Formats: sequence, structure tokens, C-alpha cells
Amino acid sequence: MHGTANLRIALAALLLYTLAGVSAASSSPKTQLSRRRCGGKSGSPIKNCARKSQRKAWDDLTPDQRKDYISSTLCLTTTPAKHGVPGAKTLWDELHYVHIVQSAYIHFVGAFLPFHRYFLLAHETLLRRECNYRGHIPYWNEVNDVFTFRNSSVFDPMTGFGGDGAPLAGHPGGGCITDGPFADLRLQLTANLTVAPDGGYCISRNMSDCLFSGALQENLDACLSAPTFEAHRNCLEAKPHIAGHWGVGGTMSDTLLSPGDPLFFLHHTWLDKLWWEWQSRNLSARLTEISGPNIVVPPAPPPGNGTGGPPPGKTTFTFRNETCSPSGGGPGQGHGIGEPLDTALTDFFGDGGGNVTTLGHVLFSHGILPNSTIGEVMDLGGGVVCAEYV
Ligand SMILES: [Cu+2]
Repeated sequence: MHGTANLRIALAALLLYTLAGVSAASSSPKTQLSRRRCGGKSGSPIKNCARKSQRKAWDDLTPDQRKDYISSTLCLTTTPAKHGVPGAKTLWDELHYVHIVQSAYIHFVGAFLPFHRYFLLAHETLLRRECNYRGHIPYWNEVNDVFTFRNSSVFDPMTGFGGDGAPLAGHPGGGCITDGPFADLRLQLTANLTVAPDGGYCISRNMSDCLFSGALQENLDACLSAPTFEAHRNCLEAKPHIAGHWGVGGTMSDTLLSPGDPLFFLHHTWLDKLWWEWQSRNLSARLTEISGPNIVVPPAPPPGNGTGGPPPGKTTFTFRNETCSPSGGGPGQGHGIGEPLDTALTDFFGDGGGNVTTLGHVLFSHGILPNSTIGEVMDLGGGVVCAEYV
């Protein structure tokens, strides 16, 4: 396939680039990132991060800050693509692509949390570099909204991201969103990376109070007290992660396509905050603690061998006398984890050829950011991410 061939070429180039030590070319993306990295010498490993980006809850942003974030996001959805992603019209499509093409390698695997930390940085970098955004990326503090889910400020049609999808197939939601700044947005790339017909497709939502209850404090407490990275990652992925994706539903519940809905980034910034809170409880040890497989191997291996997450769709929640699970979310719900779209990626990750995630695992964003490694993003306040949650 043409797109696959392009991907292979891009990956091969990026791999060579990584192996070459990426210190030379002065106009390289790596150098650009180095300049952005808090004052370090270009091309050299950055050790310090002096001015951390301040990541706040959406509710704690001023009205002007919210407006700024929304208009910068809209800017990404209208600025022409420039990273060579096949079929992408805008920068938003390119960001979408980075997630779709790697879906089978970034969910229910060891790289789940580090990849998404890096992906958030790619998003923040595009906002700043291409759309002159001067703020920092906010998170959706979902635990505060469990009992008042539909009234969350994130769904405000004027100051937030708009509300539920239109009724579909006798269900209250599931169709296209009808209000807010993204009601007219059309996404271009499908789950198999073809270009959608007829000018693209809408963001859909299908809100469920029951599925959103995965964000309950008791679930967060369980995840934060998990003794190992593996247990923590499994817990986060199965509960609070499900909450934002399946509670909002529609596009957000599609494992491949979910970043098409701008709420994705507020949701994953919150998950990243939770991971950082867990890391901070024993920081010296947890700055290097990584484990898990690189690709999901069904069926899940027996407990205790340190690899494998819960099979997707097995989580069940009970909330206000309702029982719900992600696989029964109603109309408009999307794909599961997806098939590996390009096996070139498996070789590319660089964990020594095995199926165990290591600190040397390469993180890839099709040139939006230079490649990084898991080891380089383990420290939120390190040279690559340089942020803090406030
Ligand atoms: Cu994801």
C-alpha cells in the first residue's frame, strides 16, 4: 500500500536519524527541540529544566485562558498539514495520524503512559509553534465531575468543547456533536488510514454517566497505591482511562480515532497527572520503572509474569443501580485496539528485539517532535517534557 510504503521510508529515515546520534544538522527537529528545552546546549543531552510549563485544571483557567486554548486548537484544525502525512489536510489530521498508525503499540502495553506523555508534548508543541499559543496544556479533573458529569464545564457550548452527540438509533446520544466550537470540524483519516469520503466525518459523542464513574476517587486511590508500574498501568488503563473515553463516548471511545475529539488531550493530560502522582510517591525508583509488552499478545498471559494488560472491554462499572461495560456503549462507538498497521514499527521500537518494553524504547511522532525514548520522558520535570501539574 502506498501509505505503508511512505511510512516505511519515514520510519527508516527516522531510525537512521536516531542511530546517528542526532547531533549534527542545525535545522533538525532535534535541534529545534533542544532550543525549546529550557536553555540547554543544542545537540547535547539536556539535564535541567528551569522553567516548567504549568499544567492546570480546565476549571482553574480564566475565561480568557480557556478562549485562548480553544482558539489555538481551532487553529490546528485549519492550518495546512506540513509533516508529510499521507492524506492529511491539516495539522490536526497529522496529529491524528500519529495515534492511529501506532494504536496497536500504544494501548495495553508498557509504552501506554510514556507514549501518551510524549504525544501530549507533540500536541502542546504544535499549539505553541504553529498557532502562537502562549499558555500551557490543561487537564480535565474528571474525579470532580463524576456526580455532575453532564454539567461539566468542558461541555459548555460557549466556553468549552460542546456537549453530547445528536440522538442516534433511539439512543439519547451517539450522533454528531451539534454545538460548541468543534461542531463543524471534519476529520479526514479513518481507522485504516484511508481518507474519509465526502469531505470527512464529524466528532460524535454518546455520553454515559455509568461509564464515566470509572473516574471515582476510590478507583484513583486504588491506582495510586499500586505497588508496581505494571499494576498501576493496568489499573489506570482499565478505570480512569476508560472513564473519559467511554463516558464521553462516540469518537472518544474509538481506540484509534479518539484524538480527533479535542477532549482527548484534556483527558490524557489528567491521566498523565495521575501517573506522575504515582511516580512522585517514590520518585527515585519510579523514574526508571518500566515494564510490559510492546504488542498485545492475546490471550492475556497468566498473572504474575509481568506482561500483558487486561483484555479491552472486560471492565465493568456499577453506578446508580446501573451496570455498564465499555463494550456495551450503544450506537456510534468505535474500534477496539486495532490491528498493527505497519509491522515496521515493531522493529523500530528498539527494545533489543524482544517483546518487553525498556527505557530505550523509541517514541515516534512522524517528525512533529524528534524521536525520543521512554527513558527521556520518565521525568515530567526533565529536559524533554519540562512541566508540572499545579
Ligand atoms: Cu491512545
